[in-house]
Amino acid sequence: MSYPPEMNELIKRVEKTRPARVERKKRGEEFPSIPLEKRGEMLKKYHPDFIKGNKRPIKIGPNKEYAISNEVVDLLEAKSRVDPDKINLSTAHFETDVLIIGGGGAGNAAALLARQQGAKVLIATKLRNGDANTMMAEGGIQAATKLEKDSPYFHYLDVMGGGHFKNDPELVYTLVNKAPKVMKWLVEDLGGMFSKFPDGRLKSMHGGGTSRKRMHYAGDITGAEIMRTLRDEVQNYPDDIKILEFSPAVELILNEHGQCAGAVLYNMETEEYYVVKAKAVVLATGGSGRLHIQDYMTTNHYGATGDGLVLGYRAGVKLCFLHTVQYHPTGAVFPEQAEGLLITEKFRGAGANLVNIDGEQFVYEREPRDVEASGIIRECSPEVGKGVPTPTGKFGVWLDSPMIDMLWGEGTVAKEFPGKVILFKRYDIDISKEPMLIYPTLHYQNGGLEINAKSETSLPGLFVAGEIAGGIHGENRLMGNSLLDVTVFGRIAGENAAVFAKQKARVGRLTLEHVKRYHKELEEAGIVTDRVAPMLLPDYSNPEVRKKQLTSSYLGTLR
Ligand code: MEZ
Repeated sequence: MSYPPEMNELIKRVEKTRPARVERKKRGEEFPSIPLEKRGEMLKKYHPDFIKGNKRPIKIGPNKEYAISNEVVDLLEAKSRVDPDKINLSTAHFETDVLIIGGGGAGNAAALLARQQGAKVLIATKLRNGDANTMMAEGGIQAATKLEKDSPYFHYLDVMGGGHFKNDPELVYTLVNKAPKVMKWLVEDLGGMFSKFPDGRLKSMHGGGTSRKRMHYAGDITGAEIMRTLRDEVQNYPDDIKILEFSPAVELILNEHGQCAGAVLYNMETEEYYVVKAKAVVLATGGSGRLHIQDYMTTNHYGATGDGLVLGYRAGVKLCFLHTVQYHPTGAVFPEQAEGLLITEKFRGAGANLVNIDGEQFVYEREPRDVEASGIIRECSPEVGKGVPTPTGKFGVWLDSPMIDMLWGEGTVAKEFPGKVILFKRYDIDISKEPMLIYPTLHYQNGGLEINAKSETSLPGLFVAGEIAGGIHGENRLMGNSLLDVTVFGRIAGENAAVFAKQKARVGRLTLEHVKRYHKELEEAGIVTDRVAPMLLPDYSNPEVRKKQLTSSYLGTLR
């Protein structure tokens, strides 16, 4: 399949304006950025977070009255998958020093650092180790490694600006200051294969909202390379780090001293429940794109169903920043088999314009993500009416990737974007010659469970890292700070969990009393429901759910 004739006709309009746009770029002339004082207005009018009726206040738990997406509230106002009276906590199926729930970047980084502290570690993961949003990330990881032009100071200001200055300053301080060391760990100590200049220096470029070129990358498969690096290292220590796959956690277990002391796991193959007893727990379950908030398609991996939010909240940990959700500006919207899949921001970092049905640029291509996504939604709105229709009745705008070869030389697209070249080649589309049709796609859970800079939560013995944590990115994350955050806070969580296991964990009777209390709260709030949570997997057997993402019928296109 290539573009159908009617879309090829429209592409001619893009081709017509392309040479002039490339010339402008070469002269260093950029499309004007949306003035700061106008951004709020734009977000309020077009960003999905501001659509009325799509949020409601939670009726129970530590954040009672906090209004967040209906899809997340549905999860929080649901019963446990287990009857707490029927789980036998007196015999543990597994015992470990540190239990890590989640097999993504944060979980694997945590495992390595916990082991370094002498802890025995068990990673329990819902799918296979590495099936995570880390694996799906493409464009890069930010770190101020080039100190002649950059410093953690500028990185700090960018992160705060992107997050509307609402971020937790301590968390941002930790993120940006640990970043250069984390890059060195990934590249020099663990052998991560990043894109480099012939003299060995790391390549870097701009992302949306960055004031310096500090985005390091491995082609357009940076997340996959970071995940490979961490997972390979974990596999070097089979005696110290055990891995249980297809075993998601369905509840945290506390002990009589009020410490987190393990979890109930569900074996997806045998459908049995396992009790794991641990001296400390790291929750690193990732994001929630598969909730398809507001019916949006998503870039997220199949298991991203917000499980950790449910587990932590039931155990009394507060939520923060969940009132904002990140829609990545550029998700594939054609062909339909690729719907929702991430088209990395690195294309825009390399100079590709976003253009409408008439081939006109309508937004500066490196705005912070919420502003950029709003610009695209506005262009496709009935009010402006400049979106490009797809054969399935959706709308998108063009991401003009052929500009990149014209700007940087023939072969640049093939070299810098091998993942996307291969994906589109399957549909007979050559993205070095033809643009891609894109629309915003649900990408990132900006908020999550409250932590401090040690990755500690209000529940002693429970540490949280990665996308499930809130506060680092405020109300909007900038590109490349997620791969950084999973590594920085994964390491911190693993290290501190191991120290807790050694120094603070107390022996005591295990309990699921908090789950019983939660059920009682549900009842007292008059919530009568059959819903159970965590969801574990999206139910694409339900046609209502399936229509939210066509890729769900074409699992072969998912990594
Ligand atoms: O940080 C991200 O979300 C990221 C690297 C995405 C991308 O556009 O490639």
